[in-house]
Amino acid sequence: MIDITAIAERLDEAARTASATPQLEEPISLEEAYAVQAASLERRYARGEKRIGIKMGLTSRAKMTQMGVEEVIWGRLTDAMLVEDGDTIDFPAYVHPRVEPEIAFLLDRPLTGRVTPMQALEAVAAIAPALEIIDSRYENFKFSLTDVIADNSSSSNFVVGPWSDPHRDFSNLGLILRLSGVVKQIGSSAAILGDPIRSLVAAARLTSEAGEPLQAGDIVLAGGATAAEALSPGQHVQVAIQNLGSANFRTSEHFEERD
Ligand code: 0L1
Ligand code: MG
Repeated sequence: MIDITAIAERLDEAARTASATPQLEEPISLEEAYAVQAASLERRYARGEKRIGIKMGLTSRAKMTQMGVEEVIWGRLTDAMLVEDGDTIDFPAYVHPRVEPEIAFLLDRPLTGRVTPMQALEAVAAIAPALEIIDSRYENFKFSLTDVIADNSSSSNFVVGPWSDPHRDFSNLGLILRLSGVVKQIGSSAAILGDPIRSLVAAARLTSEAGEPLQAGDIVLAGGATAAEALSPGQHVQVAIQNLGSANFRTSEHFEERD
């Protein structure tokens, strides 16, 4: 029997104090991994954070192949994880942060169980360009699939750009990720499961299976559209997405040496 509470505390503390923790000693099941994630989020809620949505992960073929999996994963987002568009993040508050370009959905009605892409779209009030800052709490980014799920799917912070009317074709929008003006990634929203709406369909199914279905007002991050880029102090980070505009943030200049 694994100690879900103890692992949740360990991962939550690693995130809270930005200190890396070794990969879990014992393999755990998918069910146990999501139970650890839920327990670690309970600790955040107890500190006053509010759940405001979810993130989808491993939604690109490249990431699935990298992890040797066929199923997407998900994690919870809280209000404390949301960084205002254009704000500066405190670099020492992370273990080894990376950024990836995403699309965000804002829901205006609940979305439960197995839905069609059309039904998923009907629940979307707006879409926006977004950036996810992922920060695995495991030393040297070494983890298994269940380790990463337990670690809230590496979720750390996210930035959402201007919201737009979702009644447009967003299945194949060109996008560019720039770090301090230098183009680092070029891609398309189609890299997110072939069409980002499929990620929302999967989100509805997975969260319902977990007994925590999507609600009106939820933000859903659809998943990385390109490989993630490592962050450094003193950077300006921008994603620009065709027809949707851009989302931006800066990393602080300050850097602390870690063991
Ligand atoms: O957002 C994601 O695709 C989850 C990433 C999990 C693995 C990682 O931290 O790179
Ligand atoms: Mg992501």
